[in-house]
Amino acid sequence: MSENTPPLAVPEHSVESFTRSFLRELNYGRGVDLDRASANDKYFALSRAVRHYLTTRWLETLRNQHRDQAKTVAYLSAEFLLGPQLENALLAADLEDIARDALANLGEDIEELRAVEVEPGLGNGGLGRLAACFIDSLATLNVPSVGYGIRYEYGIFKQTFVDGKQVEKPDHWLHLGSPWELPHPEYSVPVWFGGHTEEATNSAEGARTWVPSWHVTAKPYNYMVPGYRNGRVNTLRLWSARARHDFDLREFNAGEYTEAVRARTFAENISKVLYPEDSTPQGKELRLQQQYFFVAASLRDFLDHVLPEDYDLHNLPNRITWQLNDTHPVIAVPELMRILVDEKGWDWADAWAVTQKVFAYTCHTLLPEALEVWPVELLGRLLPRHLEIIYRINEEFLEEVREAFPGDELRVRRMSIIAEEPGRAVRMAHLATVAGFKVNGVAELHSELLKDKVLNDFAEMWPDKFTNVTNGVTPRRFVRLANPGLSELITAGIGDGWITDLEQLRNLEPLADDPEFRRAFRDIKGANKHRLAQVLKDRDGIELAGDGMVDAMVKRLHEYKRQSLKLLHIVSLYEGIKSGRIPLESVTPRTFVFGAKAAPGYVRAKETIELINAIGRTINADASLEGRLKVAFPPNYNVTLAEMLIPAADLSEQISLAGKEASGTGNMKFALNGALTIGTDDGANVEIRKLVGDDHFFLFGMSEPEASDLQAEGYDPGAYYESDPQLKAALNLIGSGHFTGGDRDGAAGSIFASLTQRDRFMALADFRSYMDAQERVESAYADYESWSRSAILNIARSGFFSSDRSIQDYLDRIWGAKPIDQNH
Ligand code: GLS
Repeated sequence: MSENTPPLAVPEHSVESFTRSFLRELNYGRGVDLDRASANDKYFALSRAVRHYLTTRWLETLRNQHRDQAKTVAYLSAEFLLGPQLENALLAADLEDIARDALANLGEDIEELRAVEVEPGLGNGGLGRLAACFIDSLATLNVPSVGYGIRYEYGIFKQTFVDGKQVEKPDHWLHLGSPWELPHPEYSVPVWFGGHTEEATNSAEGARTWVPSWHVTAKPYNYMVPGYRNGRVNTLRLWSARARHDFDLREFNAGEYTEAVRARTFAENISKVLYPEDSTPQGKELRLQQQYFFVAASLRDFLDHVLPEDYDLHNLPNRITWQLNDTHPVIAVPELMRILVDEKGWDWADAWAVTQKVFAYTCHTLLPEALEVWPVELLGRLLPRHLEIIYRINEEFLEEVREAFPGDELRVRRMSIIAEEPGRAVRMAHLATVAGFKVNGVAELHSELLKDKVLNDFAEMWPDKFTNVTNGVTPRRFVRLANPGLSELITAGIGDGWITDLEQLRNLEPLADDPEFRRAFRDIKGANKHRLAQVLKDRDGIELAGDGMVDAMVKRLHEYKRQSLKLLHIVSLYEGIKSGRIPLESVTPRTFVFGAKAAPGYVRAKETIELINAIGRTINADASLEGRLKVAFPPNYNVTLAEMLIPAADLSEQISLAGKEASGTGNMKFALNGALTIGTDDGANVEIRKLVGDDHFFLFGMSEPEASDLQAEGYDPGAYYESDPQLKAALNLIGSGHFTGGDRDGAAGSIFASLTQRDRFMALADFRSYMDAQERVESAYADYESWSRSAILNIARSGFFSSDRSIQDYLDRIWGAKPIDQNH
């Protein structure tokens, strides 16, 4: 577009204008009139009408980006768990009221149309959702940036329960199409795989020529990422894999129908499904293909399409930071080296100097088994040139180590990018740490443990490379949209500046002492519970325990997160009531709400789901507990459900073994919605507790040093089992098959055995302290007036956990990019 092209005008913000856009989209975009339109037609027309308002801003942003060539942040992530798009777009474009009124005038209910949307579940859990919060904040903070990832055809599986067992169904989120994406096949790029390497055709030091053997085409789909009413709309570019020649007419004509589309099927598999794993890598060839696929396409896209043609790549560090979201995109490092040395003809040393200045790495785990490694054999077969490059990076790096620590061969072996045992493999976290100019953890404790334990050798060598950026969540989605009642109350109390400056929530502190404000807060919480009760009833036929406490544990199912400890609490309470030890009247009416998906291959996690459902069935069917205890486990926990559930919660369960949860972000969402946390000193819980204060947080369990000391001494769960009669009774009840129709062998038996014999995450050691903390919860809740005061203080003091603050920290500590006001 020429510099002089007049910018498209933003459509007028009025009901009339919006109505026109909507009807035009319905007629011309969908080819139907209102009388004949399906709900999906109307949802599409509505979304497209909203899109009009953002498109002008998007084009402006792109034009400015092209003109300014300002430093850009490229967030490379295998997952973006976006959640519903329509509500966010309406909010960003300031169209909520206008669209509602426009539709109402046409006799349509906007809520019904919103319900048609299938959320793009392109992520597993916290890591993917964090990426979505970050691109929202990048746009809201006016940072020139682009997100790069994969347009999975099937997102995170749809969870159903059959006889209480998890059964996975494919999540075909695109089956009715998506109004939010814009495909750009003309910007497709080829991505090559396999083959061998040969002597270089150029004379650069270190160069070789890669002769790959097959390739796929990466086709980009663009999505708008609107900032909050600031005129900026950034881009998320997701890649879809296609075959170059997707159809062989000769084979088809010869009647070989399957053969005719073989290449297509093979290629398209690459972006077919999201790996349903979280925190543990699955050594699958297809997964490595996915990683290289999106990273190679993204680098190519930026270098060839975003940068001007004559750009001097020596300036790259002033122009971009590639932020590596965990190790999934780390293959970008040898890819950039390959481009610079083999394709551009730079000497190795020059290329390495630039490469080391453009990548930064975020680590999201503490579990050693979760650090990705790729067998050398596999990587060499799929990407032979990249393996050679990794070897050379490693060789030079190990020389550096030997110079810094002469004679310490053990250290050399520990630090090597190539692991020798059990088989030769590339340690992607080491590669990322060597190549990245910064490495960050995602909460204070996590970053400390990275330095002291997981990446300790590296921190000793390069202490300045390591930093912390505590995670955050976007207040737009997780307060303003998810909890409209609370948002109005806050805004009435302190104005609406908090939406983009969450620290302003501090101004709510005095209102915690205002009985009127507390009453209003309680009314809102009550209404949110009511809304949740209604949704769970309609969706799943689940009933809550009256208007009692909502006690929520929602997160992926993992042993380290200890859903089993939560079960021990529930069973102990149940057993106490049934045996007469605990008088029924003394028990606070509570609904225990679970939400959790288990990776399909993770047997113990699936057994835990089965057990939660079995215990729930027993308790919910027990007439004597009616109105006292309920267990609600709605299937298919996702962003949509989170937005409904979190605002209704009183108590947030964050009970991982200390030193295992890198950060957590659900914990932040709950605190910001006025739930109190019961939690261990783990991940970002530590920071939440410090900020909200010990009086408004229920701390329990071993600290990280205590837990690792106990592990080192030799942990014996049997000793806890034998010495605590209540624990023993609860475990025995599970083991006896009481909840599983007498079956002692299936899930119940397996979990009983695993907890009493191994208990890898020391649930039994923390049981007593957890039960005590739950008693403190009960007595605190009995004084609901004072509980609401604590809840309001939780909100007021959690402003730190905005992803806007996280992004500001990334800017200050890592990226050095500058926000650019769109309206300048
Ligand atoms: C995770 C961690 O397990 C979470 O603690 C963390 O909050 C999240 C985002 O940093 O990253 N790592 C991972 O593989 N999945 C996660 O959710």
